[in-house]
Amino acid sequence: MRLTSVRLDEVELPLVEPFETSFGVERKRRFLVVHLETGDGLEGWGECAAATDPLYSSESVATARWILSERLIPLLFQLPDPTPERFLKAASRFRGNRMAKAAVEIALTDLRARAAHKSVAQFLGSRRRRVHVGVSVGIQPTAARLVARVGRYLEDGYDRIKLKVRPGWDAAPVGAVRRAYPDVELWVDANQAYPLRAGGAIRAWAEKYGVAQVEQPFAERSIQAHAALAHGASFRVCLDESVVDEPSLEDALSAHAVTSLNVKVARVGGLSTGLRLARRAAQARVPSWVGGMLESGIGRAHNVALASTPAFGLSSDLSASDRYYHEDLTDPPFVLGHRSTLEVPSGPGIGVGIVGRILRRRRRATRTFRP
Ligand code: OSB
Ligand code: MG
Repeated sequence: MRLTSVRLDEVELPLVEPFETSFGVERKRRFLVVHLETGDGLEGWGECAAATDPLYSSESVATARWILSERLIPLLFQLPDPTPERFLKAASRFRGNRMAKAAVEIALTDLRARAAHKSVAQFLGSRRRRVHVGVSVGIQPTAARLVARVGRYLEDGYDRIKLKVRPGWDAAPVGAVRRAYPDVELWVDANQAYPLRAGGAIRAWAEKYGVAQVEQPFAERSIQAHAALAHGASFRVCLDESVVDEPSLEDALSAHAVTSLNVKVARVGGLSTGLRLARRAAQARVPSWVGGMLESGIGRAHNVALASTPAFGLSSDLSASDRYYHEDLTDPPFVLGHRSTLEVPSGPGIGVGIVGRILRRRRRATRTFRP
């Protein structure tokens, strides 16, 4: 199978509402879309989750555009019969840049699944028709606004709520949500915002308000601090930014620093690595779930496919299209179904269509590469 063209589109989609985390506020999302075409009329779609600024990790739209245009796409054209595995192997001589690599790896997975007349989910060994999902709720101006926001998501049907927290936005808002909704499953995510000495305080409010999971309170490299927090805790300690590959997962497992694993396709450099990490964690009795990066329907379709494989046990951060965008790039939209689930698309490849009209209207730049 030979690639005849690779197109890189830079797209901007406004979010339905601002999303604030400990590292900043996002009002719109700018990201790259990868479109592959072969001589026999097959295609593959991918999305790069890197944002305008390198706040979540060191990658950004600009760094991803550079490594894709100048290194990864030329490398892709050198492969006579590109598969996700062969691409990642060839790309491994370039360090890091996992979000950019993931964008190509997922597009190749879509292409290969279509060639095999399978959905991406089937191609990955999925068994489920629906995946259990929750919603990630950004920092709000006041605790009362947060309680109201959570209430609307519960009415929509989400049965697991993840609150973004940071120093100064934790015990009070978490307590307010807990008092308003005594039974809801509550998780929190700090995106590395706490100093190492904050462990005792975090444990106190998390236990007091029955928080089921605390995600990445400390810096990426702080494995021992996460281990100390997990020791004897009533909640799971989840790692997100700290785990980017197999060695970092092994270190976290042997230190007992991880009791829940957030697997993001973008962060770990693709679906195949994500699947391996979740399987390895399951072997160590650590449950996994799929994290999101506010992806458009393209990235979300890949995430949903991954979440439907047997290695994933907890609810994923994959919400309905209308939680992110008024106008998504894909059709049909993802809608929340019974018991807080999304349906796994079963058509060929990612199983959802790309709306060319919306893609062209939202495109800010485009470049086509040929062998
Ligand atoms: O840490 O999980 C995170 C979004 C951008 C960057 C980091 C994170 C997030 C989310 C969004 O929590 C989850 C989603 O896509 O629904
Ligand atoms: Mg996170």
